[in-house]
Amino acid sequence: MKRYLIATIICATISTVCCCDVVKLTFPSGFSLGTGSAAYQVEGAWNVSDKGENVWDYYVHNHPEIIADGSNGDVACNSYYKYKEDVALIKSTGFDFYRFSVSWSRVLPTGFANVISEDGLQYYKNLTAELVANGIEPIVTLYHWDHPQVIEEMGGWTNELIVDWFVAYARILFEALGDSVKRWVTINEPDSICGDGYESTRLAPGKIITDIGKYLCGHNVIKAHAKTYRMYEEEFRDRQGGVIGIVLPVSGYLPYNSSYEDAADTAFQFNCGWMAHPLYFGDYPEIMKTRVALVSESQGYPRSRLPEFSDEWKAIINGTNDYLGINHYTSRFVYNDPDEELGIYNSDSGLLMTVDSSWPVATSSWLYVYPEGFGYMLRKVRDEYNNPSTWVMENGYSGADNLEDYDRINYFYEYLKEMLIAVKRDGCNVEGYGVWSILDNFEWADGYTNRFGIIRVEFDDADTNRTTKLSQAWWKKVLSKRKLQSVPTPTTNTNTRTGLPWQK
Ligand code: GBH
Repeated sequence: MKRYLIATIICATISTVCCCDVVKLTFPSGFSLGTGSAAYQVEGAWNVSDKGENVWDYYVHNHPEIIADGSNGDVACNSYYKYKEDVALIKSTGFDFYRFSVSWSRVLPTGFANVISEDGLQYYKNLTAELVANGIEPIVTLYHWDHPQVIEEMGGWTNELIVDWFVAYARILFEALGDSVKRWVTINEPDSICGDGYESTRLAPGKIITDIGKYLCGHNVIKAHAKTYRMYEEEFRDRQGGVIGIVLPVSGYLPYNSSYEDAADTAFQFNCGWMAHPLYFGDYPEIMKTRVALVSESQGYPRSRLPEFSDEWKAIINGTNDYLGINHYTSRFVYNDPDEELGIYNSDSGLLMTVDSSWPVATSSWLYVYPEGFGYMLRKVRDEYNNPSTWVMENGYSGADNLEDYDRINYFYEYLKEMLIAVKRDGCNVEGYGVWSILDNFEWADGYTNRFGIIRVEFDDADTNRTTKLSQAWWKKVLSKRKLQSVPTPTTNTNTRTGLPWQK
C-alpha cells in the first residue's frame, strides 16, 4: 500500500512537472506521417505532349523579373520523368503518405472537360500506382495554384463560372484515380492564391485588383470546394469511400500582450475563419462581416466588399469538410492598429502584426521560427470547430543550400514536440502530418533561392540529381522508431541569414 502511494505521488509529480516525459514524444498509433509537393514546383515538362499553358507557365515566361532569380518551373525537379526515383526516396525514408497535386492543364489541355489528355492523365495514374505498389498512401491535391491560362483570360478565380469548370475537372480525377486515392484536397491555400494572386504580384496571375480581388476569389473558391464536395458525395462516395478537405495556411496569431486576446482571435478569423467558418457553419465569421462592411463604408463603397452567400449557397457550403487541412510555418504577435482610434482604417482586420526579435528566421523572409505558436494554433482550431479531424499538410523550413541542415532538423524537432503536446496532452484531433518538402523545388516568386527539401536537388545540372540531406536521415530514424529523435549537435551555425541564436 505504502509502495503504491509513493509510486502514485512520483508519477503525479513527474506529469505535472514535465509533460514531455508523459508525452514521451512518440507518435500515437495510427498517426500518419508523410511528405508533399506541388505539380508546378516539381514536375517540369511544362509543354510536353499536349499539355496546355497554365497561369504559372504564362507568368514566369512573361514576367521573369518577378521571380527572385529570374528562373521558372519549365524543368524544376523533373519529377514528370523522375517520379519513380521520387517514390523510391519517399519509401526509403519511410513516409506513410505522399501528397502531390495535379496540373489542371496537363489533364485538360483546353482548360475544359471537352478534351482529356491521355498522356497527362496517364502520368498521374502511373504516379498513383507507383505509390500504392510501394505501400505509400497517395493524397491528391486537385489544385495547387496552377489553373489554365485560358480560364485566367476570363477572370480566373474572380469569375464565378470557374466553379463549374472546377467541378468538371475534379470529376475526371475522381473517376480516374478514386479507386486508389482515399484522401483528397480540393484547393491548397486560398489565402495565398487569392491574396497574393489577385491583390499583389507575389503569385500568378499577379493581378492587382485592390480591395476586391481577394474576397471575390475566396468566395468562388468556397463555392468550388463545396460543389466539388457535393458532387463527390452524390457520384463517388458510396463506391470510393474517400474523404475531402480544403487546405488552409494557418499561422499562429498570438496576442502581443494579454490585452490583445480579441485581436488575436480576429486575426485567426480573418485567416483560418474566412474559409473554415463557412465550411463548418455555413457563413463567414461575424467579425469579418462586421469589419469589412465598416471599412468598405468608410471607403465609400455602396456595399461591403465581402460578398454574401444566398441561403441556398449557405446550405450547399455548410458541412463540406471531412477534415481540416492546415499548412503551418510561422507565427505573429497581434495588436490593434492605434490609427483606428483616430478613425483611420488601414486594413479590414484593423490589426498590426509583429515578431519577437528573439525568433530565428529562415531564408524565406516571412518564416520566423516560433514552435509554441504551432500548439497555440492547434488548440485554437480544436476550440473553434469542435475538435475537427485535422491534418497538418505542410510544415517545414527554408534554409541555405546545405546538406548538413541542422537548423531544419532543429525546426522539425521543436515544431513536432509542440504538436505532440497539443495532441497527447491537450487532445487536439490531429491525425496526420506532412513534411514540406520531400525535395528542394521551385519556390514560386523566390525561384530556387529558398530550399525547403529534406533532399537536395541539383538545379544547375540537366540531370537534376537528388542528394539526401542530414534532415532526411533524421526523418528516417523518426519514422522507423515512431518517436522524435534528439537533434545532432551542429558543428557550425547554419542559420546564416541573421545569425540569431537557436533556442533549445
Ligand atoms: C506554402 O505556402 C505552399 O503551399 C507551398 O507551395 C510553398 O512551397 C510553401 O508553403 C513554402 O512557402 O505577409 O510576408 O508574412 C506558404 C505561403 C507564404 C503564405 C508567406 C503566407 C506570408 C507572407 N505563405 N505568406 S508575409
